[in-house]
Amino acid sequence: MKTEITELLGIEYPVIQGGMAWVAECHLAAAVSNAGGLGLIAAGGAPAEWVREQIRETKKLTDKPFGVNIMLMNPESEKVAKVIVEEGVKVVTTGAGSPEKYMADWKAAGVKVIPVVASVALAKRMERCGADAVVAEGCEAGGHIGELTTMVLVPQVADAVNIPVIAAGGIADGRGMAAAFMLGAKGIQMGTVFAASKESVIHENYKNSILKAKDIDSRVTGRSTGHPIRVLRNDMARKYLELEKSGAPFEELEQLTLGSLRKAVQEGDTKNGSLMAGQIAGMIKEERTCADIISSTVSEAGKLMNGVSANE
Ligand code: TUI
Repeated sequence: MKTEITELLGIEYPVIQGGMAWVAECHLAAAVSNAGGLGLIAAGGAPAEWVREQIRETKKLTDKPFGVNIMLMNPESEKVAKVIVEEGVKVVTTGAGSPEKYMADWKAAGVKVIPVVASVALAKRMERCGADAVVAEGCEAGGHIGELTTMVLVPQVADAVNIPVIAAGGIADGRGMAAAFMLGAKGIQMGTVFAASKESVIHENYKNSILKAKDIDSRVTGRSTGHPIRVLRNDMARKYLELEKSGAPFEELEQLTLGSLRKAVQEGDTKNGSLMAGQIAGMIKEERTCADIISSTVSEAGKLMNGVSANE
């Protein structure tokens, strides 16, 4: 399946993996890249030297293109931005902010830059400062989210910019991929389904929480603090939402989330950990290989899209 995204990135299928903090490490990134998509290492809140090691490990596991995702709220971002150039990473995606101040250095080093955006305004700004593509991520996605759904965000971003748009948020199969293409996307980003894949190294309790989740099990914490985060409901989310409702101070709420994602991913604490996952978790029922996820998604989307053109 050839699109502007496969051409831009030198990959087989226009499928990129979400940059999930602590989840997206070298094994997952390599598995997605080896399956013909674009795997990503997520810098998340980790130190820059951890990112460097992960890049080196990924290079041992795949000879295909892969990228790094930078979470711009991380105080280490500046150092991670340098590591990306030093290690010769080919693609960077960014989240939770604007990467403008790093753009010139990355472009000079030949890095393809794909910011994740949640609004038309940021998408336009990113195009102006030299982004090669954007990921338009709707609020069905897990983790840090914006206000708009994928259904309304993707076509508006596609109309507003001339660079290719990758759709994200709520996609985990060929139906979602075909729908994204109908909205004007040239590629898709999937996160939650890869977090629950065979190659994902997250704690089995976390994986099982995704596999067991129902359609209505998703919650958004932190709307009042300006840092909305989509998670699966558990004791942690319930406590957080109660505190938020009672007007608890920002510091108390931040304290509750601090390190809680790592607790879920690495220790499997599904009660007090932050189980970041998208709303599509309810549709993910089994642990599959990344190759199986990508090939079935692409072939199902291909059939659906052929059906559309045949009917025209
Ligand atoms: O970044 C994400 N998703 C994430 S990052 C993350 S790590 C984290 N851990 C604990 C607390 C907070 C974060 C977990 N999930 N997605 C991309 C994304 N970016 N979604 C929304 C945005 C966004 C929002 C506002 C990007 C830019 C923005 O405004 C920037 C500006 O300057 O206008």
